[in-house]
Amino acid sequence: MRSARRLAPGFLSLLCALALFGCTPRESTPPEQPATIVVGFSQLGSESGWRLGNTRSIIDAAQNAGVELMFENAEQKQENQIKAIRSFIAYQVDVIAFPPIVMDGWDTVLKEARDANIPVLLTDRMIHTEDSSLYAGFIGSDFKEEGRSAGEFLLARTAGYDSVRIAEIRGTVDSAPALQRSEGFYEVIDGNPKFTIVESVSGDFMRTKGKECMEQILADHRAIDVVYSHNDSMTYGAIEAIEEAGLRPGVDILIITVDGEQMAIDLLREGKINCVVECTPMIGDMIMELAIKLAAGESIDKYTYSVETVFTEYDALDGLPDRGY
Ligand code: GZL
Repeated sequence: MRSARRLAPGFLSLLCALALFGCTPRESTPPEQPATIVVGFSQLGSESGWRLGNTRSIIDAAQNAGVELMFENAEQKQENQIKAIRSFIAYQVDVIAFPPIVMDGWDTVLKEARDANIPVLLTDRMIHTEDSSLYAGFIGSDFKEEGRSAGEFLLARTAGYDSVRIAEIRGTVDSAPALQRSEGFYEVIDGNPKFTIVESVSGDFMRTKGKECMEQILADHRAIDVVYSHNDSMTYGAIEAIEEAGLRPGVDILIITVDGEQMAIDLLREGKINCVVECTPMIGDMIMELAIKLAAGESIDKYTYSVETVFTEYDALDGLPDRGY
């Protein structure tokens, strides 16, 4: 599926360097056989059960679609994602796809991809840029809507409360899900005098840091009514800290979490979580469908959003299918 690409001068020198030191662009496919599409994917890390499910979904989808996947794990570092994208450019993949770990700092490397005529598909997380031509499309969740769903559950669940003291455990600083899950949540509760955010700290979407955050929150504040945690992994850590403090999660302190991992649904059934806002990681098939279109030179929708739901303590949870992550 490779058409001759116009390589910017900078790329020619980079390719020469690569040829001298090893990595050389892929061979063109003989015309008599259909070319295999090559997708370069830079996964941001392995920080949560959600991320592991997302990785499985992408790898399985590539295999099922007959797509050759160049998969790199950036281990939570933006510089590693940028390095991976540059190696995909040098290899002249057909499509680059990746979840940007943070929203800023992508224009330079995405301009290099555009100069190499390689379409970029943003997955899971969005970026800040003045130039939307730097990416062909986005596929993922509406994080602001997830935040609104969390706020709307809180409104209903605390209707009988005179005052509600909230602790927020946010995701990775400057990441789209952290910024937008806060934005949507605050949109719902702002202006209502009974709600007070007594603490808002980042647990970086990790279980260990979620527990540390909760320990500090309990040490600093006499009483907390609700924890709004931006992902299930941090919620598991927060629940550990709450129970170690002799309190009952879901009863003494209401718990609202995002992702929808199987373990979170199990804790919802046990009454230790009150609301699970779904954020599906299972977007691998859609990613491959869009990548194949891009490789064929077709245009795609600029934004494709997952359809998601909310699970609460009021729902009948017995018949739910396994979450798969
Ligand atoms: C959301 C995704 C977030 C999850 C976390 O789409 O980017 O990153 O909510 C994961 O579990 O770490």
